[in-house]
Amino acid sequence: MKIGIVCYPTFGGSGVVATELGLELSKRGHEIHFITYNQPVRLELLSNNVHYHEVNVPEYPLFHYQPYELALSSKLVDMVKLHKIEILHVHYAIPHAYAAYMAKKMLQEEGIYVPIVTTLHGTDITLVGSHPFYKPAVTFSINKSDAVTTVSQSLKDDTMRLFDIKNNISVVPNFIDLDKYNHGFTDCQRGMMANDDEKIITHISNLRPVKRVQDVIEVFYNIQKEMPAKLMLVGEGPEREKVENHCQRLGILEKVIFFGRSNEIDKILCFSDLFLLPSQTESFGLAALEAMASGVPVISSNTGGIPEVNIHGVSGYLSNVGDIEDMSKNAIHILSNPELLVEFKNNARKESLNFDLHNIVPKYEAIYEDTMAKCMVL
Ligand code: GMT
Repeated sequence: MKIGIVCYPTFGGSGVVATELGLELSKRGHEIHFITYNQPVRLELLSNNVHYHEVNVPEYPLFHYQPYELALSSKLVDMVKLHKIEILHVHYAIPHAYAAYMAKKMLQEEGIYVPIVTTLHGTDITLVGSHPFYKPAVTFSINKSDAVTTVSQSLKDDTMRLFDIKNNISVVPNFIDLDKYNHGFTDCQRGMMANDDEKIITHISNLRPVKRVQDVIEVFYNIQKEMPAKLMLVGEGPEREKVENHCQRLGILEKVIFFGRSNEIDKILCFSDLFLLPSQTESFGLAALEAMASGVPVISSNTGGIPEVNIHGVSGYLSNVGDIEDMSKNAIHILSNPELLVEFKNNARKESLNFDLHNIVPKYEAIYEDTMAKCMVL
């Protein structure tokens, strides 16, 4: 199939999922066209089967806001025609599903039919999409998609609760390339990061308020009171400065390593003992899955789709949002018992196998085939 993929090219989970999906589909013989405003961060290798088309939005003094969705829908029209793209898969509803619908309508005028698959990822539904300013357009574009998927059952439930949805929604969980995280824990160069007796705690996110990074700091503060420990903070975002100030106030700044945006997530997770994800809301928690695939147990909140990934008492522990005391207690419990830590590490890796990309990507292929067949009949 010739598949157009629209996503955010940044470090967010939806862009990562879209990129990894495109790359795997290309290995399975499909021709993939990424259409977005920057080359996706994990898209290092373009090939015969993987193409990238940049959406440019020329600046004009009249525009207070640059009309990105207009430029995107025009680019989609051009690329579908030029490369004979057969299906568009858009990740994150805003504004991608809306722009894709506009492109589809324009193409229809020329007798070209291209179906749209929309994958909802989380904040496009729970935080931003349900805001009254966006809700009518988001509802419309979900209902006008030829197929809709969510990355967890919890996100499907939220979508049905928050919007007036007429479509069927399929749940296709996020996935992971387990080979990438199968480093065998031998070549981790852990010694470069911490002393042998220090536990390494990790948090990876885009440091937005929804991630509750201040809770990460508080939990780490409690851990390091009980045992030698270091905190690895990976990612950039609006909370960064506040987080640094918080660490300084608590007197733990020298125990916290800020990695910024990193493409070496697998290496960082390789030497981690515990992963913290105390988010306010999280449709899936791809970062937690990446940690688990590296054999790192997860201490998280029990919100949204996280319980579908992190299994309480098996791959880690779940607590109510904001319950720093409970998270600290659970973290210290796992970290202070070496045998238990090994057991949780093994369990985490085992649970991650449920999300093996080789099992999940065919679900998307089946959705594309069904959608194209359904649309051909219409
Ligand atoms: O909001 C973010 O954290 C970024 C966002 C995205 O669109 O990149 O992440 C969402 O999609 C990820 C991939 O499906 C999920 O793993 C995250 O849980 C989800 N984030 C939230 O729901 C807050």
